[in-house]
Amino acid sequence: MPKTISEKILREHLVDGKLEKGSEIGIKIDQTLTQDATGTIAYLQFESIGIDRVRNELAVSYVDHNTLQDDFKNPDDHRFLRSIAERYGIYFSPPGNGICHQLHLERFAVPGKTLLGSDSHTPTAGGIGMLAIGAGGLDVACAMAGEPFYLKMPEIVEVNLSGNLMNFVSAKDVILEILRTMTVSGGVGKILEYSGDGIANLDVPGRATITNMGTETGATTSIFPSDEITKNFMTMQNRLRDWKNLNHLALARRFKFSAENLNADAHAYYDEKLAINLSEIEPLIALPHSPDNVKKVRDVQGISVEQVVIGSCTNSSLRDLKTVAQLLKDRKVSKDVDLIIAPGSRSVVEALIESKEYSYLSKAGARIIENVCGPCIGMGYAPPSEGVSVRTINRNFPGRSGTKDANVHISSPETAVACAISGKISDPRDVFAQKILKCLKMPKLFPVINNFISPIPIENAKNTVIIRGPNIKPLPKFESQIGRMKGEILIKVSDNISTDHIMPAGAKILPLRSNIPEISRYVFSAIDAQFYQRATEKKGGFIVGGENYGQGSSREHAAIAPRYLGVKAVIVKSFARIHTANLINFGILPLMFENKNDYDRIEMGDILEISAGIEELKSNNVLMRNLSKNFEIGLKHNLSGKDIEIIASGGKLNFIAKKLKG
Ligand code: MIC
Ligand code: SF4
Repeated sequence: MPKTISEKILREHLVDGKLEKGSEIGIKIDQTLTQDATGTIAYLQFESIGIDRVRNELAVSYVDHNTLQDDFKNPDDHRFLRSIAERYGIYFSPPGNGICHQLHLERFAVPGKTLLGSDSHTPTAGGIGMLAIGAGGLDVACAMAGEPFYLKMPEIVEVNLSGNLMNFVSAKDVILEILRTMTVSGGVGKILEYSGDGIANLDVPGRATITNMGTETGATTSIFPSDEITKNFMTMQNRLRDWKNLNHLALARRFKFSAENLNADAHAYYDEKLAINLSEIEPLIALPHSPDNVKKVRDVQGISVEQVVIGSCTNSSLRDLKTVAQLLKDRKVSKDVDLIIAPGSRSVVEALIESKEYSYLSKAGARIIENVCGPCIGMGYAPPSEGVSVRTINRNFPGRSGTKDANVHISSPETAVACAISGKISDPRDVFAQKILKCLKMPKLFPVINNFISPIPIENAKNTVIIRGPNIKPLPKFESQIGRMKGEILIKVSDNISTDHIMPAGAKILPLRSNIPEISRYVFSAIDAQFYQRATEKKGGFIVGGENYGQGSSREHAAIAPRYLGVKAVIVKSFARIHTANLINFGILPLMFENKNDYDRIEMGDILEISAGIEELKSNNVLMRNLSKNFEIGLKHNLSGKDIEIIASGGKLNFIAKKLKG
């Protein structure tokens, strides 16, 4: 049977189940990555599993999110992460080295291998043909312990690209076009696999921009073939050996393709097909407050802009910043605009210095900041009140920038520079009419300036003392909640609620990621200031939501903190993938209305009784009585037998502890 790229990699890594659409599969994870905002809890969980060293091929711990150090909390977490990495055989990337996904692509990603990361944009590595999936920290901790990662076999969508991009149109516009058609929930349960003649016109950083932001469609992951263009990228990174890696050769032998290229077979079966002609794409922009609110730049031009941010794991590569530098050369940023640039890695900065392009940025008036997530996650650089900010980031959910009433737009680097120069939303084709951008001069060899700290031998590592500052609090212990569950609806929310709504980030809240009791005070704080008080007074209860509940980030705090406040079940029309897994991992029941219209029959404050004992869950026959309004409705779930056992144990850590005890 001819196979897709995803099927080839999945088959090679399959340890449990059958590759049949919708059925549960367990896959071996070769590499893992964590970042500091999800990492502290992930490593506390890893520690509690009680093994001596990580068991997967390669584990990397990055510090890139919580990098403002206005008191002890973030530096304490960094120190903890460094010592944990040394103790357990993990590569450590200190703050300032770069953004996790950009660095992973540059230094570690390998075509044909699997990567699990505690960050939703882990699929960035799909740009070089790696099967890279975002997950909650606990799932990554388990993968580091050598456990398989379980998921429902996704549908595979072929995204066929033809044609070539026009001048001033780039990969970001391609993924914005895909988001326009697919929306923020169109990719749930799917892998987006790219093919077609058009891919030859996209370099690896461009492909990685597309796979990075495939996450915004809700997709499990996105992947490009590994080809000559991948080879050139790996050669530039001085990692040709990784392009021809052993695993890849094994794959090649098994599936009879040339050892170097990783492609789908001719006539491979896809569950769905989407065709995009690159030549027809124009500069696009996502308007506030959703990445799928996409319009042509020309249709919204003229709006005054006060801030432009270029960076984030989506657009901070050397290709992107060289483009920006070339466009800013001999020009000045508008006096009304604050232009902030966060490069993706120290090597990107070094390459810009070597080519002298760094000074084009600086002379034009850009504020070049550290190589971190920074503004993307509201870690500083908030826009002014009601300010219009054009950013090359991937998410523009309300409040994420740090300013509640800001209007954040998402665009390509080309459009962002056009806005920075003109002070208004502008089409780059108008601002740079005469300029031709096609041939950027890339270095033959990328200057590799990394400060990674490599693992040390286990005998020495065993003596490492793990340093815990007062910000690192022990993990709370949770018990099973299933059975007859009674409580009040603590909040009722609408469609597309993101984890940024449930558990906001930003400079004030992110440093509390290692302190569950403290961070729990902020659950839903951006949309309902009373939630914490209500949940505490009522001793927990239920959350009701609409479609695509929990989209966005992988932060498991959006599950742990509600669980800490006593939330027993979340009842919605539909869920996003990573958040569902996180709810299960922390023993909260993810339930759905059997009849979506029932959403309208219940309100905040209603008292519910849900009969969800093990038998009801196994037979998927869960009844909900609304005691306030006196009616009964049916609920359903998508849980596997194993998920039910995890929830019945009070969460995955209890489940694993039980399993280890035998
Ligand atoms: C994000 O972009 O929202 C984050 C911050 O990178 C998150 C992870 C987190 O909340 O720590 C993500 O995308 O998973
Ligand atoms: Fe960092 Fe932003 Fe990328 Fe999340 S989306 S990893 S916050 S740069």
